[in-house]
Amino acid sequence: MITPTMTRRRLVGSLGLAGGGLLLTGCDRVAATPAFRGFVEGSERLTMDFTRLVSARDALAREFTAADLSPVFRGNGVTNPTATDYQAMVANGFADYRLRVDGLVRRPLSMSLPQLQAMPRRSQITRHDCVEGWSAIGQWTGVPLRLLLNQAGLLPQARYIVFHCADDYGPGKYYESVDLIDAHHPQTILAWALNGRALPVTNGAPLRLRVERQLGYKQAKYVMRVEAVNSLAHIGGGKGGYWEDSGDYAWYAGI
Ligand SMILES: Nc1nc2c(c(=O)[nH]1)N[C@H]1C(S)=C(S)[C@@H](COP(=O)(O)O)O[C@H]1N2
Ligand SMILES: [Mo]
Repeated sequence: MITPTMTRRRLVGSLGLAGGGLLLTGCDRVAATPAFRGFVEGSERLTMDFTRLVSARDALAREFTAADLSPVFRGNGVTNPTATDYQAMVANGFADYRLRVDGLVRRPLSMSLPQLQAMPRRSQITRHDCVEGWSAIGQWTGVPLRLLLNQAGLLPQARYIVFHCADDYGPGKYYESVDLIDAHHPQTILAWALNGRALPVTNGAPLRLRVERQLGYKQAKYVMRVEAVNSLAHIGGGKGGYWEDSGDYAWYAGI
């Protein structure tokens, strides 16, 4: 972690190197000028803000206990996709489901549900907050997204991960996206179970995203395809998500 003291020392040190004799001869006088102090303090502030931002993005979302579970985890948005190919998968108990992982990866993957369930799993009891003003606490179990991305091998150009869903919502399919900080966050999972049971259709069967530091609309349900991209410009309406394109919702919905 970068502390303000380290930053100041490093900054002053590098100025000393760059400025040759500056620090030895005129150090105190230069350091005493308000302009120089302002410069150092300004840089420090930037660094601290940046550090706070990064550590906030890395911090874990609060986890709860079984006693906190909501009696019912309500469904919202699409709760039963009408697309015939989706309905056919439901009828077959998702035996034909395959999650595709592709885009800017070295080894595109096609994973069945049992294959995903055989990967290391993580369970977490978290609170889901919808912008519409309701919350629910549920236990999610699934495969950490970063493990899937590691298996596929992200290419260096990859900057965002896009989640393509099975349901039509208005004009196009629902989709969402996150950056690589959230994609690699330990609580970011593709969940196949809710409260210890197979994920219900209402809540996104067979697989839904949990990105616990963000609001409800980022938690893509019915995920069919995970695509690594360099830019969001050519996906959907270009703003990185269904609600980002069609409503006025922010792409980064941090909570
Ligand atoms: N594919 C898809 N994902 C979606 C939605 C949707 O309509 N379709 N709705 C979003 C919204 S606004 C919320 S609040 C949550 C609701 O999740 P739940 O149905 O498990 O409560 O899913 C999000 N993910
Ligand atoms: Mo929501």
